Amino acid sequence: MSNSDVNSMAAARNPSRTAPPTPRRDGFHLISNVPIDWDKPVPRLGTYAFRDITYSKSSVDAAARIAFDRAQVLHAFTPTTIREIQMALEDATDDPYVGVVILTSNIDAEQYTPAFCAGGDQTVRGDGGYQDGTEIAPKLRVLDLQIQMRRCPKPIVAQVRGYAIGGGHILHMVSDLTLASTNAVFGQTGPRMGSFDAGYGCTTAAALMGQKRARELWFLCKFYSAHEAQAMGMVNAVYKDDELDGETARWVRRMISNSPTALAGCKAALNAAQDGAAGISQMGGEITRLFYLSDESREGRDAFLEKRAPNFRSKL
Ligand code: S0N
Repeated sequence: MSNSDVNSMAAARNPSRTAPPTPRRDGFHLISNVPIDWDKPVPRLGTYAFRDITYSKSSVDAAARIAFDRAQVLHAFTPTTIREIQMALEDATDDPYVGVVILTSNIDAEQYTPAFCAGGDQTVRGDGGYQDGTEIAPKLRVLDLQIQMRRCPKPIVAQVRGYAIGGGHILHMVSDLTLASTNAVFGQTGPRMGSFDAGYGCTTAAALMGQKRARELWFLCKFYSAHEAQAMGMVNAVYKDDELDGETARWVRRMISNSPTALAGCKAALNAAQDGAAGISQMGGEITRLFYLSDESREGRDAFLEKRAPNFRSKL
């Protein structure tokens, strides 16, 4: 069966008129779980060469992969790491070919403990924020990345192996979906490390798992296994480590075959209640983009350029 056949709603149809209802009618199991071939590495954008991350795209599956690449410190992030993710995410957001973004880490299990991200790199934590010599003044740049992830109209999938801790844990929570290896471990450490994230770090936790569990997460700083995290509502699915790449590919392939505008509208709507005016702005931006595509909208521009009064009603 070809990809386009699998993407058809008819693919999983049972020809019997009396077939019992089945969740497999969605055809999800028919989608290939061969891992994505990241055949288009993007080592640099413009003159900037990535140092702390790797960035790649697939020419077969319309996806981008952004991966932490600091295994020696369990992918703890510096301002440079975050700036590089911001650059890659902006490129993936703007590239019409990209439909889904994966945020993950490069694992080197022979040498280092597997990790998604162990949060802010404490060696460059200064007064008032993080400073690795690249910031004008110490700042919490990761907060800007969180907002950028929320505003990205494309689904962002956190693929988690090993530790997702502190600011790294927040980045998976802010991602739209989380797919985890059975070896994943999740937790906040802020109150043990003299810090806290009172923005998305707390509010997203409460939205995902409820107030009591979010308070447990932050007040006790306990760590949770992948299956515990799934039961708490912060992980979508857990797979054996050697199956994770293939199953992630299946999720990605289903999303890139779905309507990009519908996905962007859903993401904006799901963000809106939590994000206040910023959420309404994201939703409004989607509506305005669609309106720009209409004859009614174009009439306003055309009338101005033709120095005449607009006749919107003629374009309804
Ligand atoms: C993850 C842990 C439990 C793993 O333990 P394990 O397996 O025993 O490994 P280690 O030997 O501890 O680590 C291996 C090497 O990696 C280095 N390393 C690990 N984490 C960090 C880190 N966060 N910063 C710098 N280095 C790190 C180790 O030092 C070690 O290196 P070597 O071999 O050279 O000694 C364990 O590693 C652990 O507990 N790590 C710390 C996890 C943590 O607490 N992270 C949270 C840090 N803070 C944030 O993320 C805050 C982020 C933030 O920017 C923010 C944003 C908005 C608002 C507020 C904040 C805020 O500041 O909170």
